[in-house]
Amino acid sequence: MLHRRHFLQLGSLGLSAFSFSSFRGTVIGQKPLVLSTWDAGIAANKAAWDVLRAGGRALDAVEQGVRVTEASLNCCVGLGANPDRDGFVTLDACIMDEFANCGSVAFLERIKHPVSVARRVMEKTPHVMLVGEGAQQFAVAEGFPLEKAELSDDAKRAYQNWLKKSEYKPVINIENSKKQDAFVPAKLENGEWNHDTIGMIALDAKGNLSGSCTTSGMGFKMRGRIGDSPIIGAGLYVDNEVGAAVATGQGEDIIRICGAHTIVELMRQGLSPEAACKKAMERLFKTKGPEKAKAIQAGFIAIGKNGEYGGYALQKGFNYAVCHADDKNFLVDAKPLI
Ligand code: SD4
Repeated sequence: MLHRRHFLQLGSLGLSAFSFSSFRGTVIGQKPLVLSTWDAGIAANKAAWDVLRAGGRALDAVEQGVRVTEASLNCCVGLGANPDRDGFVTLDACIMDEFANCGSVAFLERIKHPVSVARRVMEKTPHVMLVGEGAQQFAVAEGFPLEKAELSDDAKRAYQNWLKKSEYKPVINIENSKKQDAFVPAKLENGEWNHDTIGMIALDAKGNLSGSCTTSGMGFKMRGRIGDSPIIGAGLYVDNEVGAAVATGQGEDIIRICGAHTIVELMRQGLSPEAACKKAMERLFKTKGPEKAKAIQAGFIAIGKNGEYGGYALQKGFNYAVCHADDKNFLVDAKPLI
């Protein structure tokens, strides 16, 4: 409930900032606004911001934003990412708009931009999810090029190392790891640090919300494994009356608590985005149990309809990028539960 609201016009593009007090106390909201997970969110936010600052739709912003990560070389998103345990890169993505339209692809191979295929599923089919071969057939029919079935050099190296050990366990915060290890190359060939599954949520100048999420999932996962990222309600959820939330980390545990949907419902009950993310994380922790929870990582971020935002992590090390002006695109360290 808003008691007081000031609008400060920032120009002809419809950009605005507003402050208001609610029953939770004073909060500052920005509009437009875009948030995305991990360090890679900075570059992705830039592309999303180009759409938002021009008065564009949040849906276009979240698609254009994460395409940047999909096209880059990194451990965990797009065709350059680490493969499954059989040596194939399989991609998951979804997208959701302000009308509760949503689309998703999972176990998709040899397609560079799964998020855009997810959008086509949303816009051109009567369905929400397409998986595997069917998703690939649809993508090709829609004009998406079928890329070569080959691993990036980094992924090849990481896979060879993994094969030597044949281990399969999640590694906490591999996305931001600055250490060399057998599972994930610490640096890319262009000198940048590895990054992660990207989830993005945005509020546009008109006050509409949308979100997207795209990943190669867990490196060296079982063939056919699908995480939370393409699952509407788990990896991503948007309710234009309330807010939007997106998740990263151990997909199995995020699915178990319907992570993103849980956060949005908690915001509907009046919790701030950060408090909602924290409460959902507490549920994940409880479901997992204290001992097992120590071995995994999860991160949530959320935006309220009013432009308030926040995030929460299971463990230390999760950060997210926030952009609300040309010169305001910065990383925030999420508070950890453990
Ligand atoms: C998954 N949630 O497939 C994704 C992976 C991820 O940080 O976000 N890793 O489970």
